[in-house]
Amino acid sequence: MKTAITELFGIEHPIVQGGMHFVGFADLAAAVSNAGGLGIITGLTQRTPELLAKEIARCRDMTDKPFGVNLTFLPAFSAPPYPEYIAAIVEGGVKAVETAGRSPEAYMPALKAAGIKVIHKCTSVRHSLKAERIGCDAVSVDGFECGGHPGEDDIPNMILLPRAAEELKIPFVASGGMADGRSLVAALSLGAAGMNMGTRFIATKEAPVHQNVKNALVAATELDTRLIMRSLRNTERVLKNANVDRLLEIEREKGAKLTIDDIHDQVAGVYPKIMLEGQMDAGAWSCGMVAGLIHDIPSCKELVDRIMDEAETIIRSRLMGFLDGTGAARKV
Ligand code: FMN
Repeated sequence: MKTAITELFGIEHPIVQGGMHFVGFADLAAAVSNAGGLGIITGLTQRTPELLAKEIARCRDMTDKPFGVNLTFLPAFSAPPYPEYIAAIVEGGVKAVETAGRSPEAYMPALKAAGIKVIHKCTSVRHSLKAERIGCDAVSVDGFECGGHPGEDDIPNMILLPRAAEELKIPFVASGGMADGRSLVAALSLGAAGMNMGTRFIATKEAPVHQNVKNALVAATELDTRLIMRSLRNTERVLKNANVDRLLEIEREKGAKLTIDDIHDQVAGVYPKIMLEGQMDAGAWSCGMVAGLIHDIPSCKELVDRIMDEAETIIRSRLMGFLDGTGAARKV
């Protein structure tokens, strides 16, 4: 399948693996890229630019296919040394960067000078248009269903994607709630040129996280995510657990007076405990509603091949069947 996204990134299938804190290590990025998608190393999971340079080198040892790095721009008070992280990306010869969080505008000249393709993750049409204006090559349009930070507009992909298609000139991938061939065909129908998956890629053989995390995703249903930090305007969709219940209780008690310090124990430094040690109640961790569509733990190649096969069958058989009349007999 060729789309604007496969051509932009030089990949075989229009499937991107979104940056994920303490999940997006070289092992997962290389596995996704070897499967024909675009694997992405999560830049800030590496504590220093030097460690990111090593992680990029490790990924290059595992794949000769294109892969990218995610740079999440955090609020200014906790800014990591972004220019040094970008230097590590440029020197590592990486040609794709997924930016997220605040606008990457200040860093666009450095990224573009190095010939890097930039895909910015946005949860609204207005932010997508800004990304286009500042020279991003593509957008990852992240609907309300998504794991992580869905923004504050609460627009699901059924509306957000066609709205993005109405306004954008640059290509975009659909992000949030994507799991299988049905998701890919739906995303293409709604105007996207591919899809980005986060949560689905955690439940794969190569994702370097504790088995408890993968099992939790298989066990979870679409009803099991919660939105936290709404009153801080830093909304995050997470998988419910005992500590998330406690966090929501604190949010209810404090109301509009809530500060990040009140929920420090539930959110600060919990990712290594969950992802690496498998302490599933240690705190809040991002997870999409798509958990309800995750029923197994395949390899990345099995997953990507299955998605592409399923997408082709849906297009050639199911959809064409409706046009040529043979689809009328289908019950589903
Ligand atoms: N997005 C980022 O830009 N930076 C991150 O550090 C980041 N960490 C994430 C950690 C986890 C565990 C998950 C599930 C998502 C994270 N995301 C992050 C968001 C994903 O890149 C992606 O946009 C999102 O998962 C898409 O929704 P889905 O989970 O429904 O596929």
